[in-house]
Amino acid sequence: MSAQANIQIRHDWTRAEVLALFQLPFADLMYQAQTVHRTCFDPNQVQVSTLCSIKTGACPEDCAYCPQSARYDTGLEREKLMKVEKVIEEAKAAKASGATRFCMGAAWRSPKGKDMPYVTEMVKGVKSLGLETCMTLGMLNEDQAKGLADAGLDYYNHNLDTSPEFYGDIITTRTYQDRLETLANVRKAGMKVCCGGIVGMGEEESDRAGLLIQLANMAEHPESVPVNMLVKVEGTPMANQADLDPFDFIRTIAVARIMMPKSHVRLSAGREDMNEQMQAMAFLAGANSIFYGEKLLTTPNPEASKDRQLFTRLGIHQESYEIHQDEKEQEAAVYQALEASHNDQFFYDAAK
Ligand code: SAM
Ligand code: DTB
Ligand code: SF4
Repeated sequence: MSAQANIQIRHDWTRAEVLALFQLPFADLMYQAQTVHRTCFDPNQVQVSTLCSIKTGACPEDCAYCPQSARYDTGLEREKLMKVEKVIEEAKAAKASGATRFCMGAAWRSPKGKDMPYVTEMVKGVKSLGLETCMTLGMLNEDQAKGLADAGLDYYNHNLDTSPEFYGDIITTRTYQDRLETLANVRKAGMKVCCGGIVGMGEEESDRAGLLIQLANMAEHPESVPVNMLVKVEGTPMANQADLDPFDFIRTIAVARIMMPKSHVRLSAGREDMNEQMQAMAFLAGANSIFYGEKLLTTPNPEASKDRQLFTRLGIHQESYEIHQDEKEQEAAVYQALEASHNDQFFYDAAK
């Protein structure tokens, strides 16, 4: 296969190819990921999103990693749906501290009919502040997805979490197929998709490959791909999970970058347990988005001032809302770079 074919926006990744990427020598994998990253993005620019838990705890689902499941005693206090005014206050504060996207999360299996008017008001209010909007509310049917899209919601986050094979070890109350259907409803309604997963849950490398294959072989790549490192929360079945080798985490970011060249890959949950060097390595591997602000949904995240310092030390600037590179321009740039390179040794050949 030619080098040119290897860097196309592909939707036909095979397991053998992806495993071969994971098994590359680290330096070769990083080089390949950086080559793709620099072709599609400014490598010194990172998008920042702030999370807000609009409805906390008492979730009926059994996701083994999650502090918000009602099935585990994690000491979390359940909270009712936040008032629209309070959400808008939080969004203003996020904007003032530099975020460009505001992600609202609810510990629901799926929103109920009575919730929809409130969440659509939240979307409208946050959007009117000049922020991009994202929500993660669990499963959506077609009508709910359309309602959110009509309210102006830009992104919907719904993660596949892991490979289809490992999924049943983590969640039993909703199926992989349920998740794929929600994602299809989100696309059909015309919203951008934010979809990724969690690593460090005791999965094998082949599961990390399996997750990325699911994402990259979608008819359209998710615009945003959060790669979460498990936050081990006392009381959940995953509390004592063994640490993931940090290089395996970085490899996952790098392979995601290669497989989904134009997507924003987000260095997501787990940064509290990463030192600055590891985070810098994630950016080198192609991560170009983070969650910004002291709290994720219910667990801590690095202080915003620390992130700002890290950005300054690394010469990273924040992506502004308007300056997403036009998609067509990006694709042209990918092909142009390939024409110029013609260097097969930059890219592995899975057939070898
Ligand atoms: N309830 C909705 C749902 O699950 O679709 C939305 C909120 S849920 C908390 C959003 C995502 O957060 C999950 O799909 C999972 O990927 C991530 N997440 C939750 N707990 C986590 C943890 N302890 N460590 C890392 N990621 C976590
Ligand atoms: C995503 O992939 N990660 C975020 C967001 N989407 C909603 C959530 C991380 C949650 C970590 C555990 C917590 O703070 O409750
Ligand atoms: Fe509920 Fe979402 Fe947590 Fe699963 S991940 S228990 S659905 S809040």
